[in-house]
Amino acid sequence: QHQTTLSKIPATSSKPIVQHSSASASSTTAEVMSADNIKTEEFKLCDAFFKEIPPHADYDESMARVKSFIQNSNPVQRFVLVTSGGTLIPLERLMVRYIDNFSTGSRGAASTEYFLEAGYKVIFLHRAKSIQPFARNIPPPLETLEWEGVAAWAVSRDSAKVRRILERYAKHKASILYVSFESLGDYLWYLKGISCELNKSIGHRGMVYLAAAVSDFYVPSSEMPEHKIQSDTKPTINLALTPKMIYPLATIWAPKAYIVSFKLETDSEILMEKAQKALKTYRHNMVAANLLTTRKTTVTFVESTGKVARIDNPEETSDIELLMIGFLRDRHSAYLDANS
Ligand code: 9Z3
Repeated sequence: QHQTTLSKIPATSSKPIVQHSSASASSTTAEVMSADNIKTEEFKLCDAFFKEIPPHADYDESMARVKSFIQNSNPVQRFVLVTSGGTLIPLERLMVRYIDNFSTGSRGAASTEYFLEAGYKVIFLHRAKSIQPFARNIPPPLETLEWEGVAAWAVSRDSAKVRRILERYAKHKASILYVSFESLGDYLWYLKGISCELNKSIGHRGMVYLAAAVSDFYVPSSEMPEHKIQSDTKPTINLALTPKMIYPLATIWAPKAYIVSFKLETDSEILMEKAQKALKTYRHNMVAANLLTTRKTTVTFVESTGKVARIDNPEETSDIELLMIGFLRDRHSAYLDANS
């Protein structure tokens, strides 16, 4: 039984509250073997997906930016790929309509700021027009202006809060690279390309932090009409299952990186079981389990070692991501020590 609970520090206390209890993510041989059969099948499905869905027209240009961002870094510099926001599913080739999900990008944007504060360089792979680091705390409509414009406004208004945000942004802006996506296909191509690049150049100093809400379903190319679906007959939309990419990510694309996935559920009864199942199936390093309704106040980390750490931030006076990233930075340090 080993569970650690980190809680937001109360004003009167000098330390986080730490409790211990239990969980296990270890697997039986039969479970591993049956999971391995599933994985062989998943590899084929992943390959078929990339053959079927082409990358975004900007893919090569974005990957050139990623390579130059990573290259020539100092030999102790840590990097993290943060994925953020929801993936959309086009219903037509000349897309008028699409299926989307709830994700705002708040988790990824806030986490990016704390990774920067923790000394990481960040590749921020985000849904276009989702919540952005730093800008997220500047009141609208200003967050839509260019940064230089916001700076001018902040100086003229002498807003202490905006000034502080801008100072933090100025300090970190050379350490963040923005890559945007909209569709599921764009997202998965970038996930593969960027994680391979991280693995090659950064090795164990790289982390992949999968906060994006990735659609479990998509319309296969063979089923997708060219033109806008007409409303004269009732449409039937056949969705295919999105292949699970975490296993190729953890074993082929970026086996050296420290990989953290998120498990989102709406039913608290199944959350921990699903998180542990994900670790057994995909063999990556950590699952952050969260519920849709409480995601800003409670996140439970389940590690491949079986350790469980629950992070609580009930007051929401600061971001829960501050505690989450502190915890992950320490786990990544332990991983680096174990692999040095
Ligand atoms: C998360 O669970 C994120 O924490 C949220 C953040 C999407 C809930 P917001 O963007 O929300 O701040 O509004 N992300 C992962 C969701 C996901 O698609 N997980 C997959 C699953 O649950 C596995 S990778 O099966």
